[in-house]
Amino acid sequence: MSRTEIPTRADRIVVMGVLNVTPDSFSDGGRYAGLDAALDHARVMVAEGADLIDVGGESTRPGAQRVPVEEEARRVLPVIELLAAEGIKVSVDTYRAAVAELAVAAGASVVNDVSGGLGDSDMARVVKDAGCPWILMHWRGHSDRMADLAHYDNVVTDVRTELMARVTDALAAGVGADQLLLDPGLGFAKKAEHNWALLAHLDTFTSLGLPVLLGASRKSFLGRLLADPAGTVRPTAGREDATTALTTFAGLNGAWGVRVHDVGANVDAALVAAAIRSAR
Ligand code: PMM
Repeated sequence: MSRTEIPTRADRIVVMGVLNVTPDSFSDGGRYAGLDAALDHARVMVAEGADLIDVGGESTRPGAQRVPVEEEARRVLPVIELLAAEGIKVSVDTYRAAVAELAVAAGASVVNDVSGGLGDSDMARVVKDAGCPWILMHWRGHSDRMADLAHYDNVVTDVRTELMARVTDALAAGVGADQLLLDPGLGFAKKAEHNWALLAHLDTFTSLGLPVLLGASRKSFLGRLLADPAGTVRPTAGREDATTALTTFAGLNGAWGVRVHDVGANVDAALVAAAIRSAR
């Protein structure tokens, strides 16, 4: 099987635009309206500079319920097929091997696996056969129970060790090192203080020799940081500037890319970081 290379850019870090095709956009009878809206949104993100559109059909928010595999496939495949037909690069946000396999056949060129291969023992085979990049995110369990799993001796070394075990397993299954990317999994079985420690020690991950992705966009640790004086957490809509600040940080500190909702602002931040780096 031919290899798909990990996308990179000469001028800045990679920006992945989030396209969640979860029930709200596919509600009763509105499926095609939802599909059109999803495509339009993806096109806007590409026009703003997105290098990859990350299509996901199951919410991974803390406490979210899982959806059946058929439903997840039904949500993501039409979108992936149509985007790929327009020449848009797509990653599929799934931990299910069956969905990843269908998504790659439909034109996805990257598998973004929030379980780092732990969610489905067949994922390594799918990625090996596809020859495509595989984002291994740090994960300890599904969304419905991950809050209980946020306990670490030292979050930075624990996450590094657990991620390296995912890499070892992937390589043992025959996946190439040149197919792998790492992601510390901000917000996944992590409290706010864990996320900040992982960011503060980003070099622990970038020094491992594999590209590193960060997904901080709109996450609740930013809402907590930005809480008002009464302690009310800032809602998602008010977390964009903080997200963009973290993209600048990611760009300055050797990340490969960021996964974001608001592509335009984050492309600008990535360019700012790149300009500073190249002037060093
Ligand atoms: N976060 C979410 C979903 N997918 N994938 C990767 N690789 N890294 C992440 O941090 C990540 C992800 C959850 O965010 P959303 O609910 O805003 O999509």
